[in-house]
Amino acid sequence: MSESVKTIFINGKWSQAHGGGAIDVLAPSNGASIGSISRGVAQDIDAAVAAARQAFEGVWGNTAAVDRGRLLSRLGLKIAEHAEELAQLEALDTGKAMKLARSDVAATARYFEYYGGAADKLHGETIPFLEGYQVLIIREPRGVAGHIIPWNYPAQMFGRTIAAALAAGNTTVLKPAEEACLSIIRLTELAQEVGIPAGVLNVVTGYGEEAGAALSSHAGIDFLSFTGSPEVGTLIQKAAADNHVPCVLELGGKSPQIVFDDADVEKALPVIVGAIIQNTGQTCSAGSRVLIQRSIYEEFVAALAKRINAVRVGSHEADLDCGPVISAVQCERVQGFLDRAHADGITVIGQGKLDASAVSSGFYVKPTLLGPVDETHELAQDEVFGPVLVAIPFDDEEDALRIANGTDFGLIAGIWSENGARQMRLAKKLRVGQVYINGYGAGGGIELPFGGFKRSGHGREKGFEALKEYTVAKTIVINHK
Ligand code: TXE
Repeated sequence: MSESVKTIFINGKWSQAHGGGAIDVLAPSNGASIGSISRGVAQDIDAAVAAARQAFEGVWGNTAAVDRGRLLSRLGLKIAEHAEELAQLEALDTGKAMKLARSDVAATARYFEYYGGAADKLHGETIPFLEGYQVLIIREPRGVAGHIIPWNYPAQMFGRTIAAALAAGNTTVLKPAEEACLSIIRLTELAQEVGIPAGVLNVVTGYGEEAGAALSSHAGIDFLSFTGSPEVGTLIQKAAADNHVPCVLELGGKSPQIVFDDADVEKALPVIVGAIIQNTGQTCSAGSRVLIQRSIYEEFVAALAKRINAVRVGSHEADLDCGPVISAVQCERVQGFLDRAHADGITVIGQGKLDASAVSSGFYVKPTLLGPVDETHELAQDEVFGPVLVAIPFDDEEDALRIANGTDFGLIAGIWSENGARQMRLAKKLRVGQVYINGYGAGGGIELPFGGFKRSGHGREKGFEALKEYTVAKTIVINHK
């Protein structure tokens, strides 16, 4: 491990952590060390926030929206030029298959393209008021935005959160996840190359309890965007509340796919499997519960098992369907759920047992379909964050809705039915931020507002909604009598 590694980027310069600490980075595919990152601490966060403040009050605040947009669009093009290199880095660091890493990097470039184009289209409003008055509502950036993001989609999260914040005119301090952030370091270099001014984007690598906690409790930030676990989300919101800092929290889910007896089964099956094995189930919007109408339960589950059993697991280089999970800790966490399910007598319908000879090292779990699972069991309630799908039978529409809404989460949902009236009835009653009808889009759709209800968090990322989050309305009242 290199003690002098320089992965902290403040005010346009790379530096090592205050105190010189470093964190070893492991490849999930084989557990080997692939480098190290600086272990940033509170002093680094202080310096990053100060740089972001200066840039907000200076260079970025004085940059016209059209020019901010041009810089972001340029970064999008630059990312596309470096797509293969970035995808390889992302796959190595996270263990995800190359094809997924490639689509993640394409999405990252697209975020900068989308928000680059949107920067000068954030229009204000006028409001009819008293005679002799003109009222203008303008949208102003919040100021210095803090961003704390996880390891499951590092590059995409960088695009999602940084592009939107910068387009809206904020400056940023980013604390990526300690488990995987090599692509973010490279993306930051590219941002520097295209001319994003010093202080506008600052990155402090390090542990959550150190650099992350210092950022979320910092009195110098104006806004906080967090994606991660509900437990840490609670800590973050409390810390931000002490300084009256508003935040967007995106905290994962237990998203249902609801299959009615009139569903197009052949269309549904591959999508349902894809939505749980994508990124080895480590996706906040993974479709981790499949609710199946009792009249087709046995038949549907058998067809699902066939497909789950065909899923191929292997290293990122093998580029199969499912890679390893991110770390030994995550591996044990997933395995713990499966062991407890076994102890509770829940039937494994597809795969489930790790074939030790297939993978000699690395953090692997097999995709697993279990059922029928009682809707109150932890497997049907808690986010496993692994390729574990639970099958739950239901009787009718009302029953399906009750089960679908019956967790503490509310992120996204899928409805599989050919009945248009039912689709709409359910779509309106599901307490989730996104509903897919006869399809499912875990993580997709840069243009589509995304976020949760309940323990899945609040606020919206993606699309134009994110630009609203990263701005505040200011009312200007002109008396022209
Ligand atoms: O998340 P953490 P972890 C869920 C998923 C997973 C579980 C644990 O169920 O199994 O969370 O993953 C930073 N103050 N999701 O432990 O800890 C941390 O450094 C400030 C769902 O990795 O929440 C990282 O940058 N920051 C999810 C980020 O928070 C802190 C994605 C997320 O880490 C901190 C990831 C603290 N005290 C996990 N502690 C999703 N919604 O997609 C940690 N961090």
